[in-house]
Amino acid sequence: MAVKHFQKLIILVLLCMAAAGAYAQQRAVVSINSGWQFHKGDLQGFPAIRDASTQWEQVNLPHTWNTDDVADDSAGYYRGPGWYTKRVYVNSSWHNKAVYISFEGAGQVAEVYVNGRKAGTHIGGYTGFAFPIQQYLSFGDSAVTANDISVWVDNSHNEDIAPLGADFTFYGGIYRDVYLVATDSIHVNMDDRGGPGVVVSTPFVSASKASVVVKGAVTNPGYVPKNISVLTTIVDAAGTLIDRRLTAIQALPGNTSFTHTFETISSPHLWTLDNPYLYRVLTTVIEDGTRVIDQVNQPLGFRWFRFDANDGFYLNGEHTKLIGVNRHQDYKGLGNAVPDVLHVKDMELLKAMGCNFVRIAHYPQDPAVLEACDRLGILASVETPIVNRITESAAFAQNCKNMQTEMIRQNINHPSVIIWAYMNEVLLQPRYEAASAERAAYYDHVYQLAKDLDSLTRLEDSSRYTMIPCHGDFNTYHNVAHLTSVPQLVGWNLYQGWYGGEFADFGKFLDMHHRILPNKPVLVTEFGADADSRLHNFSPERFDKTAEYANRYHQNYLPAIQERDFVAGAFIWNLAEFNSEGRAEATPHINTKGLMTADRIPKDNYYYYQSQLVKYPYVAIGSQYWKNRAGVAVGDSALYCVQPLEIYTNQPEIIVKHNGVTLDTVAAENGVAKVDVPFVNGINEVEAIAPGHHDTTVHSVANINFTLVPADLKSTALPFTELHVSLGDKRYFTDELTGTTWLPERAYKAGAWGYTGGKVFSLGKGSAIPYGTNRNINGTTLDPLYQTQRTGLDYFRADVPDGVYTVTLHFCELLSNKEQETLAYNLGNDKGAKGKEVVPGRQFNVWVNDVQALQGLSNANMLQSLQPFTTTVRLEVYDGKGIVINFLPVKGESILNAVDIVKL
Ligand code: GCB
Ligand code: CA
Repeated sequence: MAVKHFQKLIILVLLCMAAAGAYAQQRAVVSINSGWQFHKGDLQGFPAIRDASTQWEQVNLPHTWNTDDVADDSAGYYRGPGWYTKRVYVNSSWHNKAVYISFEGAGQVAEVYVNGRKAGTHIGGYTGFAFPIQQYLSFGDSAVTANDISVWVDNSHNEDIAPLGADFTFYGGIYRDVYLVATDSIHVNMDDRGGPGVVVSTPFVSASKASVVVKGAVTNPGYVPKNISVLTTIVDAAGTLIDRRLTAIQALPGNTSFTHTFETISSPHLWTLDNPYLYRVLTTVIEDGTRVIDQVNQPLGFRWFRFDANDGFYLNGEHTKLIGVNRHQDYKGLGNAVPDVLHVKDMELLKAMGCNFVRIAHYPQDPAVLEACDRLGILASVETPIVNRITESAAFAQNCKNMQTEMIRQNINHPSVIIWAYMNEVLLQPRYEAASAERAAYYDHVYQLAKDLDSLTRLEDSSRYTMIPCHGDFNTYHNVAHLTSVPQLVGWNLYQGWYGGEFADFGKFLDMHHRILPNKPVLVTEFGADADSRLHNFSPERFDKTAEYANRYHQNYLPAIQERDFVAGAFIWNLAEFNSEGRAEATPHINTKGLMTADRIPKDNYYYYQSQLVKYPYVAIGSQYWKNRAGVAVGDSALYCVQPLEIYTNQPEIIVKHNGVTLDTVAAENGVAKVDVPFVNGINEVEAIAPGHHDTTVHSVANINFTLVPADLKSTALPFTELHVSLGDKRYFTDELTGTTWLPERAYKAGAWGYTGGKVFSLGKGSAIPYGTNRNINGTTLDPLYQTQRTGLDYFRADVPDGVYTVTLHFCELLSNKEQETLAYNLGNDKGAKGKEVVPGRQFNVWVNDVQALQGLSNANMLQSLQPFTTTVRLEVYDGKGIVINFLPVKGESILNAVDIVKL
């Protein structure tokens, strides 16, 4: 048959098939997530692993073995091997097909066995891999054809595998989906480093026309060359055929490559942020002229972009400021074993916030993430997990290169991806003594690895930009290690006004970059501040972990970013709170810089950014999640407590109503309207209204339950009910579970309450936190309550009316002989406080009125380092004496961390 005629025939047949929507022989991709058996630890002598005495736990994938131990009080988490095994019955019609097992990811080394035979090994916890297993399988659904698939996974620390150390948790397990893939023995390349085997590129795109090049390879596992055809079809979002190319090729044993070029696609429907229009590219392998034997389906988006050192970023010729977030892949209670639906939800939350960018940091994530970016119109960077330091070994370098290659091959067709990155803050924890010859050689080594990764990346894909995200030590990156010269884009992770310095230093740093490196486009790859939603302070201080400090931080940063055109983009650290097992402070094991909690409850800055980024009229009351508040009444004839509220809006002014009555009309400055609310005892409904025309009026409502403490505790106008105070603390601390708010401490005044004597516990000058300790308190989640204390106090008094009360005293020895572990994320000046503590051996008695509540409380008995100790005394107050808690030291100083006084 003449080639021409042959082609026509195929096209005819395929057109009929397309019309019928029947792409008959696409490959089977079937998940095998259910019903695995898991054993934590190693097993002797595979395949002896089915030994009857072995303990197996029934699990489904995605699964990690670290969900619980990353949140408990003992330091560290399991880092070692684990076994997974599963019985699989394989469709008998697959016996003459090519069958692969495909993992989206496993942390961090995996060996896969099928019926006792090793199918392959993969190194690296964040990229996918596929192994051919056809030759090891039995086919059919009877007992004799059952297949055992066993996977050894190991997340041990390995000096040759990145990441070596970082501010996140290196979970172990098969924590992403696993599939069996069956296709014809002649198929589109499945051995392309976990990639789709087809690379779709758009060498030229404009509004009027675009070109497309599709490259790939067909695999023929046999010994005999085979004549086949490869058809590339471009269809639009509706599935309508746009163009196609057909090539007859002789598939030689092994791989035979093909290239299809589409010189002109006229008037392409562009992929934009508002309308992320997706075409699809179908690669079809055809046998005998008409029989479809394999098909791969890839996304195609037409967009062009460029970075400019002066003007920032352009998408499709339009100046676009990239405002986005960083994203980790874990979720509250699930570790990193997160189902696709939650990955997608994160991208939806990001889009709804008005962001246009996600830095997928610090490692490639689930395929569902970039698929969602393509669909939703979010631009993205992806990077390999080389963090904080490197190892100067050939194996380390090779593993890094493999990860980089896998990342690119697996994600190259996503129109959302515009940046390939590598090496996050790689000079944060350099090896060797400062200024030594070894240190200099180490920097050379880092430089060389960066060069290698950069050229590898540009060779793999010249259409994206390369980037290194650096920490704020400009001199070392630029002058010492010369890393700023390597990538096309330089990213800076900047925390001025958080780990040190002031907000204004942020803009100064960026201006310095622009002055010294006027030709290097710059992005703020990270910025953020921790906020524990339970902590509040209306006069916040750096590192106090309150919502209010983080609010000030972001309200200072966003204008500084917007005002500088040369800053191409800035990405908030982080979309959500994430696990970092080694962290301490208010929320041990959690990095709370997220705009949302770890279960995705928006915090103030989610709303703040949303108000500044969305294009529709917007208003949201800040700290809506803070439902149970408390404070002291202004006076007996003024039964309210004035506390400020922030309202986030893109409208010029806001009308505020309080319990149905108009309170004030406040102007918004830089997107924030501030109002003082006179909270009354009980329910307070606050409504913020941004007046507009007709249906453009928007409003936000918060319902706040306020516990008003009378100014004069013997008030008859507002009878006393309860008082909770956190000593040595300037913050409000709320436990929403019990609805309790502890007030910041104050000095005693007659008629009211407070301490006399003593001072605020502080670790002193070297410490990043303004007061209290940053250590994990064991056996409680109310860490901040125990982390602060007043030492050497004489009394705590409350001039409450007569009646029956419970008085609860909370203590915790904050000094510990145990050395503080070095924190992986230490960007600050936290070193001064390290290793200097000595438990003082204190001993004291406590009397509550005439009841001796505690005798000889000391470090030798109940007062153990970093363990809460609580006692409750029930007593009657009579003769108007109020409550006097008297601290009588026997040795050293008395302490008190918190007190609760409740009238029964
Ligand atoms: C950084 C790191 C990131 C940390 C973050 C922080 O610069 O790149 O991994 O989590 O700071 O919160 O300290
Ligand atoms: Ca997945």
